[in-house]
Amino acid sequence: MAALTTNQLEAFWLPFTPNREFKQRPRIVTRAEGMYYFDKDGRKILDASAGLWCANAGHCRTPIVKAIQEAAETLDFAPTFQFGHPKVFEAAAKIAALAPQGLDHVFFTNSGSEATDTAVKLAVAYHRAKGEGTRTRIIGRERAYHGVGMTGISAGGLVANKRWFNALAYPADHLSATYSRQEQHWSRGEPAWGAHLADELEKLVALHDASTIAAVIVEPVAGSTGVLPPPKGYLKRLRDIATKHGILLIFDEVITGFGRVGAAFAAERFGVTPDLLCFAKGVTSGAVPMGGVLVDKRIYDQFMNGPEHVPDMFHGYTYSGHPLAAAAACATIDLYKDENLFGRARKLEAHFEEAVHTLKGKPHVADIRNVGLAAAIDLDGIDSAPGKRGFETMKELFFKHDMMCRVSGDTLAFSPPLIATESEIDEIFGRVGAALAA
Ligand code: PXG
Repeated sequence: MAALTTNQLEAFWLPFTPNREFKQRPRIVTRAEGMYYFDKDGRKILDASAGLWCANAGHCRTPIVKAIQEAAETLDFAPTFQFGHPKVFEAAAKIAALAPQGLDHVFFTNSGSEATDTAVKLAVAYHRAKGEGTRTRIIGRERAYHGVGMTGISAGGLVANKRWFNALAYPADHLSATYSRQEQHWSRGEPAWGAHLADELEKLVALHDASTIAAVIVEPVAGSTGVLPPPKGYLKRLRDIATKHGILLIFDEVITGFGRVGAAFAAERFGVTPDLLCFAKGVTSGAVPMGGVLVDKRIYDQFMNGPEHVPDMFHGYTYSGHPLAAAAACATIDLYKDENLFGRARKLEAHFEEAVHTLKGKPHVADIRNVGLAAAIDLDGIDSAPGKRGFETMKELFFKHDMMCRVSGDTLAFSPPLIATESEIDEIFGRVGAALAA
């Protein structure tokens, strides 16, 4: 493969990337297989992040590739407004079958951002359809990432994503983040401290009145911000308070869905069922863009009372349930089942946990957290340049230790494909140790 020209490099504005730095020494991969990326020179790069938390089945898996090829040849596109095609129904049924009871219906989108936007719109519309049209406010949480749509930005809690766009914000308020280094230092799995933070929802109800609140949205495990597992009992408490006040509970499982926490969904792992559940990424193992919202039966049914010739929901995307994505989803879910990848992740969790915590005491390591096959390492920042140590470590890992991982500020995040072996897991954290020593 020829090297990229300067023109080509300049033409693409990379998202969430310092572009000038990137274009001086691009990090470009050209091929992927299983646990590895390869660059144009054949350098083999261990994927410690499943791409962007999505390739849960590993890369370029044959059954998924074949399904996409076949779909592309048979039915390139078919509308899902007023028409349909078999695979989209099949995919919806497979996804609903994986979900907790009650979450029986699937509204498809093309991304996680569209999924959270859709969930919020469905929540607001549901209340209105029930005659509670004043319920429009969304409660999110500090440090949350719900994608980059305006409701996701508004409910989200990452200041860098919010500050430039604040004038466009959708009405939202926020719970506190569930992380306290003092109380949770070096915790493994769900921290013991912090369930009481769910009670802040009661305070926000007292402040705004329940009649103005449509939904509370949380990531069961906050991902992007650096893997914050829920404190023991926290999600259950949030569920109870939301139910008490008629507020819908939305789980954003864009990262936690499809095996990342050793179950189909975090809802199953933690035994708490939301009213709406957002998914994306792992639904196709990242092979074709797809997202969606699992919807509780009573919410769906609320919209099934209007005239039969009028759409029951004025929302949707041209590519909702695109044939290639639907085919990829079906094949991916079959593969997860055939190889018991969710069970495999659950079994690997103990080994993964041990491996990441061996880095305690290494240079610059300030804290470590993990749940399922997700972990984060907080590094001590450099006072004058927050994020620089994390960024430099990510580059060191890529160029010198042949490994891709995620960085957010001074936090490194790890979420390998669920097909990882124990020795590949050891390899991941061995390489991190070596990079930190450098
Ligand atoms: N919700 C959650 C919980 C996410 O993690 C989105 C929504 C938005 O999904 P889309 O498909 O619109 O990007 C996400 C996306 C990272 C990282 O490394 C995380 C995401 C995306 C890119 C990088 O932390 N999460």
